[in-house]
Amino acid sequence: MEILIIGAGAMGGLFGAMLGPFAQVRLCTTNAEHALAINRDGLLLTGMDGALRRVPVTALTDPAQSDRPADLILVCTKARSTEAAAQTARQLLAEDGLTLTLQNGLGNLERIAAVVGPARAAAGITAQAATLLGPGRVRHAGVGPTVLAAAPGQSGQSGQGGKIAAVAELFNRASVETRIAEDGEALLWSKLIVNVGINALTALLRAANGALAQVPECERLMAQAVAEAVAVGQALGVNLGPEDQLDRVRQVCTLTAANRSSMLQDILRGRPTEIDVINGAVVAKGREVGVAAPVNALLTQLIQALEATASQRI
Ligand code: KPL
Repeated sequence: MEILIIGAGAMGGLFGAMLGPFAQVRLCTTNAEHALAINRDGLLLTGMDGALRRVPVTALTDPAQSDRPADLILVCTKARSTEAAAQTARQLLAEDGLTLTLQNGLGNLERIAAVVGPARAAAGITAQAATLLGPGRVRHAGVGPTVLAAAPGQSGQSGQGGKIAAVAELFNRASVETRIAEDGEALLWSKLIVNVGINALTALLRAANGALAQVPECERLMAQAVAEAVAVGQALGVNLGPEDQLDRVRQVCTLTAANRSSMLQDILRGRPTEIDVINGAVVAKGREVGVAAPVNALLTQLIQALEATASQRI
């Protein structure tokens, strides 16, 4: 299978390194130094066991450098780059190919589907964790399930189910434990709720994920943010199932206790965060259905203020 990964950060790099021995993998990145190191030395992956593996893959800094279409495009960029990634996917995706978003937040799937066509867009979430160590170097920081689903309304259409099954089969062969879910919208909301509970709070508190489940003062705030997101999701008719959502978020905190959330990493690097598509999206969707989300609104404003004062930190 010809795979193109757009966004070669920690997650794109991890998927590139894991899939590399099982498919033809190319990574598309705007980071020239990273691309140079990958093309020279391959991706250097430090596995969960500490062993170092070199995986020969190719990196492109410009989609125009591509000489062949991709059967599968994985979008692993930040949400602010989704539009650009979708345009690249439109250029480089095979006619019968599939674009799979593994991004955080709401709205990515819709934006990709609008550009490549709904029949060629699918949803994914992953609990794998990775850290970018430097140009061409990635560390596998945590193992967890990956779940794929057809875009809403597409499961029985255009052979999308068969393509998703083939992708899941390849991922499993490459030791990326993967299953398929029926409801793409519910899948994306399940991940959104985790990010709503964890990302902004860890970024504000400068704490690893585990602190939120261990410290009652933190857990109370997490519970309020999660409860609002659940209320908004339910008002929109998202089928969140019988599982207690706060318990699920607590479990993720425990399983990824030592992790720095992606939003904390963005704040520490002085980069813009994905707050608008996470807690900000809960507020915006809540407004559409008349459900107030004041805790998420406050978290959104606090993160926006943190971003805006990055150069004034004491
Ligand atoms: O997706 C994540 C993120 O950091 O963006 C979690 C699941 C919270 C892991 O850190």
